[in-house]
Amino acid sequence: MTHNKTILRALAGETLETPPIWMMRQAGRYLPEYKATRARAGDFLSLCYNPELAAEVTLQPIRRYGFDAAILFADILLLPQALGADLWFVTGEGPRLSTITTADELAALKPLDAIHDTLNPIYETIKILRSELPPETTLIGFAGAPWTVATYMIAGKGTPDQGPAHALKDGNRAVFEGLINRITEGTISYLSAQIEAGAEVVKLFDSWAGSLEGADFYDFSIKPIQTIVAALKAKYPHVPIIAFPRGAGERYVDLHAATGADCIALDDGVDAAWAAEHVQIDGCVQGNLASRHMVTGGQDLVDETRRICAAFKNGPHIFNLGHGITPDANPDNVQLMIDTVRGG
Ligand code: 1CP
Repeated sequence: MTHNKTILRALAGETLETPPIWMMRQAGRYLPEYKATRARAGDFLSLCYNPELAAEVTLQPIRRYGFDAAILFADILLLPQALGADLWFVTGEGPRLSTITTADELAALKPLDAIHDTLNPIYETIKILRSELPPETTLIGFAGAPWTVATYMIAGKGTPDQGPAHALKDGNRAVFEGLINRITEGTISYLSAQIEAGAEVVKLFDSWAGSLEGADFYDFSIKPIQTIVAALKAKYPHVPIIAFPRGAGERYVDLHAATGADCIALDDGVDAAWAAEHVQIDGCVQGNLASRHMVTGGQDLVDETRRICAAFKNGPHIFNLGHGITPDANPDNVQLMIDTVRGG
Protein backbone atom coordinates (compact mmCIF):
# COMPACT_ATOMS: atom_id res chain seq x y z
CA MET A 1 0.00 0.00 0.00
CA THR A 2 1.37 3.43 -0.85
CA HIS A 3 0.39 6.62 0.95
CA ASN A 4 1.28 10.23 0.51
CA LYS A 5 1.32 10.42 4.32
CA THR A 6 4.92 9.83 5.36
CA ILE A 7 4.02 8.78 8.92
CA LEU A 8 1.81 5.97 7.58
CA ARG A 9 4.59 4.88 5.22
CA ALA A 10 7.10 4.65 8.08
CA LEU A 11 4.56 2.80 10.22
CA ALA A 12 4.04 0.34 7.35
CA GLY A 13 7.75 -0.45 7.56
CA GLU A 14 9.13 1.75 4.79
CA THR A 15 12.60 3.27 5.14
CA LEU A 16 12.36 6.92 4.09
CA GLU A 17 15.20 9.18 3.07
CA THR A 18 13.97 11.89 5.44
CA PRO A 19 12.19 10.60 8.54
CA PRO A 20 8.75 12.06 9.17
CA ILE A 21 8.60 14.18 12.32
CA TRP A 22 6.23 15.20 15.09
CA MET A 23 6.82 16.01 18.74
CA MET A 24 5.27 14.82 21.99
CA ARG A 25 3.32 17.68 23.65
CA GLN A 26 3.70 19.69 20.45
CA ALA A 27 0.56 21.58 21.45
CA GLY A 28 1.61 23.02 24.77
CA ARG A 29 2.72 25.83 26.96
CA TYR A 30 5.98 26.61 25.10
CA LEU A 31 3.77 28.14 22.37
CA PRO A 32 2.31 31.61 23.00
CA GLU A 33 -0.69 30.80 20.79
CA TYR A 34 -1.45 27.75 22.98
CA LYS A 35 -1.39 29.90 26.12
CA ALA A 36 -3.75 32.41 24.50
CA THR A 37 -6.28 29.73 23.50
CA ARG A 38 -6.03 28.05 26.88
CA ALA A 39 -6.78 31.39 28.55
CA ARG A 40 -9.86 31.72 26.33
CA ALA A 41 -11.02 28.23 27.35
CA GLY A 42 -10.63 29.11 31.05
CA ASP A 43 -8.78 26.05 32.28
CA PHE A 44 -7.10 22.92 30.97
CA LEU A 45 -10.09 20.55 31.25
CA SER A 46 -12.44 23.08 29.63
CA LEU A 47 -9.97 23.22 26.75
CA CYS A 48 -9.92 19.41 26.43
CA TYR A 49 -13.74 19.23 26.33
CA ASN A 50 -14.25 22.15 23.92
CA PRO A 51 -13.98 20.57 20.43
CA GLU A 52 -13.47 23.86 18.55
CA LEU A 53 -10.70 25.08 20.87
CA ALA A 54 -9.10 21.63 21.29
CA ALA A 55 -8.95 21.34 17.48
CA GLU A 56 -7.49 24.86 17.33
CA VAL A 57 -4.59 24.04 19.69
CA THR A 58 -3.98 20.74 17.86
CA LEU A 59 -3.64 22.69 14.60
CA GLN A 60 -1.36 25.45 15.97
CA PRO A 61 1.92 23.48 15.79
CA ILE A 62 0.93 22.13 12.35
CA ARG A 63 0.48 25.68 11.04
CA ARG A 64 3.65 26.96 12.69
CA TYR A 65 5.98 24.07 11.84
CA GLY A 66 4.31 21.77 9.29
CA PHE A 67 4.81 18.60 11.39
CA ASP A 68 3.94 15.36 9.58
CA ALA A 69 1.48 14.34 12.31
CA ALA A 70 -0.97 16.08 14.58
CA ILE A 71 -1.78 14.53 17.96
CA LEU A 72 -5.29 14.95 19.26
CA PHE A 73 -5.35 17.48 22.10
CA ALA A 74 -6.72 15.66 25.15
CA ASP A 75 -5.23 13.95 28.21
CA ILE A 76 -4.72 10.38 29.43
CA LEU A 77 -6.68 11.26 32.58
CA LEU A 78 -9.97 11.87 30.74
CA LEU A 79 -10.65 8.11 30.71
CA PRO A 80 -10.50 7.83 34.54
CA GLN A 81 -12.88 10.79 34.69
CA ALA A 82 -15.23 9.09 32.21
CA LEU A 83 -15.08 5.95 34.39
CA GLY A 84 -16.35 8.05 37.31
CA ALA A 85 -13.26 9.41 39.08
CA ASP A 86 -13.32 13.08 40.09
CA LEU A 87 -10.58 14.95 38.21
CA TRP A 88 -9.25 18.47 38.59
CA PHE A 89 -5.99 20.27 37.91
CA VAL A 90 -4.20 22.37 40.53
CA THR A 91 -2.37 25.26 38.85
CA GLY A 92 1.38 24.85 39.10
CA GLU A 93 1.07 21.35 40.61
CA GLY A 94 -0.78 19.03 38.22
CA PRO A 95 -3.69 16.61 38.23
CA ARG A 96 -5.70 15.46 41.24
CA LEU A 97 -8.16 12.54 41.20
CA SER A 98 -10.38 10.74 43.67
CA THR A 99 -8.60 7.47 44.47
CA ILE A 100 -9.48 3.82 43.81
CA THR A 101 -7.86 1.49 46.33
CA THR A 102 -10.71 -0.75 47.57
CA ALA A 103 -13.06 -3.34 46.03
CA ASP A 104 -16.04 -1.05 46.77
CA GLU A 105 -14.44 1.92 44.97
CA LEU A 106 -13.60 -0.32 42.01
CA ALA A 107 -17.17 -1.65 41.90
CA ALA A 108 -18.54 1.92 41.97
CA LEU A 109 -16.87 2.82 38.65
CA LYS A 110 -19.28 3.44 35.78
CA PRO A 111 -20.18 0.71 33.28
CA LEU A 112 -18.13 0.79 30.09
CA ASP A 113 -20.86 1.94 27.74
CA ALA A 114 -21.32 5.07 29.91
CA ILE A 115 -17.82 6.41 29.24
CA HIS A 116 -18.76 7.88 25.88
CA ASP A 117 -21.23 10.30 27.51
CA THR A 118 -18.18 12.10 28.93
CA LEU A 119 -15.82 11.46 26.02
CA ASN A 120 -18.09 12.50 23.12
CA PRO A 121 -16.47 15.97 22.80
CA ILE A 122 -13.13 14.23 22.15
CA TYR A 123 -14.64 12.38 19.18
CA GLU A 124 -16.04 15.71 17.95
CA THR A 125 -12.53 17.21 18.10
CA ILE A 126 -11.27 14.34 15.93
CA LYS A 127 -14.01 14.92 13.34
CA ILE A 128 -13.16 18.62 13.12
CA LEU A 129 -9.46 17.82 12.76
CA ARG A 130 -10.01 15.32 9.95
CA SER A 131 -11.77 18.02 7.95
CA GLU A 132 -9.25 20.78 8.75
CA LEU A 133 -5.85 19.08 8.68
CA PRO A 134 -3.75 19.34 5.51
CA PRO A 135 -4.07 16.16 3.38
CA GLU A 136 -0.47 15.12 4.07
CA THR A 137 -0.80 15.33 7.87
CA THR A 138 -1.62 12.18 9.85
CA LEU A 139 -3.95 12.39 12.86
CA ILE A 140 -2.82 10.43 15.92
CA GLY A 141 -5.29 9.53 18.68
CA PHE A 142 -4.06 8.26 22.04
CA ALA A 143 -4.72 6.91 25.50
CA GLY A 144 -2.63 6.11 28.54
CA ALA A 145 -1.56 2.49 28.95
CA PRO A 146 -3.34 0.75 31.86
CA TRP A 147 -0.38 0.75 34.29
CA THR A 148 0.28 4.48 33.89
CA VAL A 149 -3.42 5.38 34.14
CA ALA A 150 -3.71 3.12 37.22
CA THR A 151 -0.80 4.93 38.93
CA TYR A 152 -2.82 8.17 38.81
CA MET A 153 -6.12 6.51 39.79
CA ILE A 154 -4.55 4.81 42.81
CA ALA A 155 -2.42 7.74 44.08
CA GLY A 156 -4.85 10.49 43.07
CA LYS A 157 -1.95 12.49 41.57
CA GLY A 158 1.41 12.16 39.85
CA THR A 159 4.07 10.54 42.04
CA PRO A 160 7.84 10.36 41.55
CA ASP A 161 8.10 6.60 42.18
CA GLN A 162 4.49 5.41 41.68
CA GLY A 163 4.69 4.19 45.29
CA PRO A 164 0.93 3.93 46.02
CA ALA A 165 0.33 1.85 42.85
CA HIS A 166 3.19 -0.50 43.73
CA ALA A 167 1.78 -0.81 47.27
CA LEU A 168 -1.67 -1.79 45.98
CA LYS A 169 -0.14 -4.21 43.43
CA ASP A 170 1.82 -5.93 46.20
CA GLY A 171 -0.84 -5.59 48.93
CA ASN A 172 -4.20 -6.23 47.24
CA ARG A 173 -3.63 -8.01 43.96
CA ALA A 174 -7.34 -8.62 43.32
CA VAL A 175 -8.27 -4.92 43.41
CA PHE A 176 -5.13 -3.93 41.49
CA GLU A 177 -5.74 -6.48 38.72
CA GLY A 178 -9.43 -5.60 38.64
CA LEU A 179 -8.49 -1.96 38.05
CA ILE A 180 -5.95 -2.83 35.34
CA ASN A 181 -8.59 -4.96 33.59
CA ARG A 182 -11.17 -2.22 33.85
CA ILE A 183 -8.84 0.38 32.35
CA THR A 184 -7.83 -2.11 29.63
CA GLU A 185 -11.47 -2.60 28.58
CA GLY A 186 -12.17 1.13 28.80
CA THR A 187 -9.13 1.91 26.66
CA ILE A 188 -10.20 -0.54 23.94
CA SER A 189 -13.62 1.12 23.85
CA TYR A 190 -12.16 4.67 23.94
CA LEU A 191 -9.58 4.06 21.19
CA SER A 192 -12.16 2.23 19.05
CA ALA A 193 -14.37 5.32 19.24
CA GLN A 194 -11.40 7.56 18.38
CA ILE A 195 -10.71 5.41 15.30
CA GLU A 196 -14.39 5.44 14.29
CA ALA A 197 -14.29 9.25 14.55
CA GLY A 198 -11.23 9.46 12.26
CA ALA A 199 -7.98 8.84 14.17
CA GLU A 200 -5.58 7.27 11.65
CA VAL A 201 -3.00 6.00 14.17
CA VAL A 202 -3.28 5.45 17.92
CA LYS A 203 -0.56 5.67 20.55
CA LEU A 204 -0.45 4.12 24.02
CA PHE A 205 1.56 6.16 26.54
CA ASP A 206 3.06 4.04 29.32
CA SER A 207 5.00 6.88 30.89
CA TRP A 208 5.75 4.98 34.09
CA ALA A 209 6.50 1.52 32.62
CA GLY A 210 10.12 1.87 33.76
CA SER A 211 9.24 1.55 37.44
CA LEU A 212 7.89 -1.99 36.98
CA GLU A 213 10.51 -4.63 37.72
CA GLY A 214 10.92 -8.30 36.87
CA ALA A 215 7.75 -10.12 35.82
CA ASP A 216 5.67 -7.05 36.78
CA PHE A 217 6.97 -5.21 33.70
CA TYR A 218 5.54 -7.86 31.38
CA ASP A 219 2.41 -8.59 33.45
CA PHE A 220 1.30 -5.00 33.99
CA SER A 221 2.88 -2.87 31.25
CA ILE A 222 3.34 -5.16 28.24
CA LYS A 223 0.47 -7.63 28.65
CA PRO A 224 -2.30 -5.01 28.94
CA ILE A 225 -0.80 -3.15 25.96
CA GLN A 226 -0.79 -6.44 24.01
CA THR A 227 -4.44 -7.06 24.95
CA ILE A 228 -5.43 -3.60 23.69
CA VAL A 229 -3.39 -3.96 20.49
CA ALA A 230 -4.90 -7.41 19.76
CA ALA A 231 -8.46 -6.15 20.31
CA LEU A 232 -7.93 -3.09 18.09
CA LYS A 233 -6.15 -5.10 15.37
CA ALA A 234 -9.06 -7.56 15.28
CA LYS A 235 -11.45 -4.68 14.54
CA TYR A 236 -9.19 -2.25 12.65
CA PRO A 237 -6.34 -4.26 11.10
CA HIS A 238 -5.11 -1.30 9.03
CA VAL A 239 -4.80 1.22 11.87
CA PRO A 240 -1.17 1.38 13.03
CA ILE A 241 -0.42 1.45 16.75
CA ILE A 242 2.54 3.07 18.53
CA ALA A 243 3.45 1.79 22.00
CA PHE A 244 5.58 3.91 24.35
CA PRO A 245 6.79 1.93 27.37
CA ARG A 246 8.94 4.76 28.69
CA GLY A 247 11.96 3.78 30.74
CA ALA A 248 12.09 0.20 29.43
CA GLY A 249 15.89 0.39 28.98
CA GLU A 250 17.30 -2.94 27.81
CA ARG A 251 13.80 -4.38 27.95
CA TYR A 252 13.00 -2.43 24.76
CA VAL A 253 14.36 -5.51 22.94
CA ASP A 254 11.62 -7.74 21.43
CA LEU A 255 8.77 -5.35 22.28
CA HIS A 256 7.40 -5.24 18.71
CA ALA A 257 6.63 -8.95 19.04
CA ALA A 258 5.56 -8.80 22.70
CA THR A 259 3.11 -5.92 22.23
CA GLY A 260 2.03 -6.47 18.61
CA ALA A 261 2.47 -2.73 18.03
CA ASP A 262 3.64 -1.41 14.65
CA CYS A 263 6.05 1.04 16.24
CA ILE A 264 7.93 1.22 19.53
CA ALA A 265 8.59 4.72 20.84
CA LEU A 266 11.97 5.18 22.51
CA ASP A 267 12.75 7.57 25.35
CA ASP A 268 16.17 9.23 25.55
CA GLY A 269 17.50 6.67 28.03
CA VAL A 270 18.61 4.38 25.22
CA ASP A 271 21.33 5.12 22.70
CA ALA A 272 20.10 5.40 19.11
CA ALA A 273 22.88 3.20 17.68
CA TRP A 274 22.05 0.47 20.23
CA ALA A 275 18.32 0.81 19.52
CA ALA A 276 18.87 0.58 15.75
CA GLU A 277 20.63 -2.73 16.24
CA HIS A 278 18.36 -4.22 18.89
CA VAL A 279 14.90 -2.69 18.43
CA GLN A 280 14.59 -1.22 14.93
CA ILE A 281 15.57 -4.60 13.41
CA ASP A 282 12.03 -5.70 14.37
CA GLY A 283 10.14 -2.70 12.94
CA CYS A 284 9.50 1.02 13.07
CA VAL A 285 10.87 3.06 15.96
CA GLN A 286 10.05 6.58 17.07
CA GLY A 287 12.28 8.93 19.04
CA ASN A 288 14.57 9.75 20.72
CA LEU A 289 16.04 13.26 21.08
CA ALA A 290 16.31 14.48 24.70
CA SER A 291 13.72 17.22 25.34
CA ARG A 292 16.30 19.45 27.00
CA HIS A 293 17.70 20.31 23.55
CA MET A 294 14.47 22.26 22.92
CA VAL A 295 15.54 24.49 25.83
CA THR A 296 19.28 24.66 25.16
CA GLY A 297 19.40 24.61 21.32
CA GLY A 298 22.65 25.42 19.50
CA GLN A 299 25.19 23.10 17.93
CA ASP A 300 24.46 20.33 20.47
CA LEU A 301 20.89 20.16 19.21
CA VAL A 302 22.06 19.97 15.59
CA ASP A 303 24.73 17.34 16.30
CA GLU A 304 22.44 15.14 18.38
CA THR A 305 19.60 15.39 15.84
CA ARG A 306 21.97 14.36 13.03
CA ARG A 307 23.37 11.50 15.12
CA ILE A 308 19.88 10.08 15.75
CA CYS A 309 18.85 10.40 12.08
CA ALA A 310 22.08 8.68 10.99
CA ALA A 311 21.68 5.86 13.50
CA PHE A 312 18.17 5.04 12.29
CA LYS A 313 18.64 5.75 8.58
CA ASN A 314 18.60 2.13 7.43
CA GLY A 315 15.13 1.30 8.75
CA PRO A 316 11.70 2.74 9.43
CA HIS A 317 11.98 5.75 11.77
CA ILE A 318 9.72 8.57 12.93
CA PHE A 319 11.74 11.42 14.40
CA ASN A 320 10.46 12.62 17.80
CA LEU A 321 11.66 13.63 21.24
CA GLY A 322 12.26 11.04 23.95
CA HIS A 323 9.50 12.65 26.05
CA GLY A 324 7.26 15.72 25.89
CA ILE A 325 8.57 19.20 25.14
CA THR A 326 8.68 21.29 28.32
CA PRO A 327 7.03 24.72 28.87
CA ASP A 328 10.44 26.46 29.10
CA ALA A 329 11.43 25.35 25.56
CA ASN A 330 12.27 27.96 22.93
CA PRO A 331 10.02 27.68 19.81
CA ASP A 332 13.02 28.63 17.62
CA ASN A 333 14.84 25.46 18.74
CA VAL A 334 11.92 23.37 17.47
CA GLN A 335 12.36 24.98 14.05
CA LEU A 336 16.11 24.28 14.19
CA MET A 337 15.41 20.60 14.95
CA ILE A 338 12.97 20.33 12.03
CA ASP A 339 15.36 22.10 9.64
CA THR A 340 18.14 19.74 10.71
CA VAL A 341 16.00 16.62 10.19
CA ARG A 342 14.72 17.79 6.81
CA GLY A 343 17.78 19.60 5.57
CA GLY A 344 20.59 17.40 6.87
O1 1CP B 1 -1.61 23.59 31.96
C1 1CP B 1 -1.66 23.00 30.87
O2 1CP B 1 -1.86 23.58 29.80
C2 1CP B 1 -1.56 21.54 31.02
C3 1CP B 1 -0.35 20.84 30.55
C4 1CP B 1 -0.87 19.59 29.85
C5 1CP B 1 -0.96 19.39 28.46
C6 1CP B 1 -0.56 20.33 27.37
C7 1CP B 1 -1.42 18.45 30.49
C8 1CP B 1 -1.61 18.23 31.94
N1 1CP B 1 -1.82 17.56 29.51
C9 1CP B 1 -1.57 18.09 28.27
C10 1CP B 1 -1.92 17.49 26.97
C11 1CP B 1 -1.50 16.11 26.72
N2 1CP B 1 -1.23 15.15 27.66
C12 1CP B 1 -1.40 15.52 25.44
C13 1CP B 1 -1.86 16.24 24.18
C14 1CP B 1 -1.25 16.29 22.96
C15 1CP B 1 0.20 16.68 22.76
O3 1CP B 1 1.09 15.87 23.04
O4 1CP B 1 0.42 17.78 22.20
C16 1CP B 1 -0.95 14.20 25.63
C17 1CP B 1 -0.62 13.17 24.57
C18 1CP B 1 -0.85 14.00 27.03
C19 1CP B 1 -0.48 12.72 27.65
C20 1CP B 1 -0.24 12.64 29.11
N3 1CP B 1 -0.91 13.29 30.13
C21 1CP B 1 0.69 11.75 29.70
C22 1CP B 1 1.53 10.78 28.93
C23 1CP B 1 2.71 11.38 28.29
C24 1CP B 1 3.78 11.92 29.21
O5 1CP B 1 4.01 13.14 29.16
O6 1CP B 1 4.39 11.12 29.94
C25 1CP B 1 0.63 11.93 31.09
C26 1CP B 1 1.47 11.21 32.14
C27 1CP B 1 -0.38 12.89 31.36
C28 1CP B 1 -0.85 13.34 32.69
C29 1CP B 1 -0.66 14.80 32.85
N4 1CP B 1 -1.47 15.72 32.23
C30 1CP B 1 -1.01 16.98 32.48
C31 1CP B 1 0.16 16.86 33.29
C32 1CP B 1 0.96 18.01 33.83
C33 1CP B 1 0.39 15.49 33.47
C34 1CP B 1 1.56 14.85 34.22
C35 1CP B 1 1.27 14.86 35.66
C36 1CP B 1 2.31 14.30 36.59
O7 1CP B 1 2.69 13.12 36.52
O8 1CP B 1 2.72 15.05 37.48
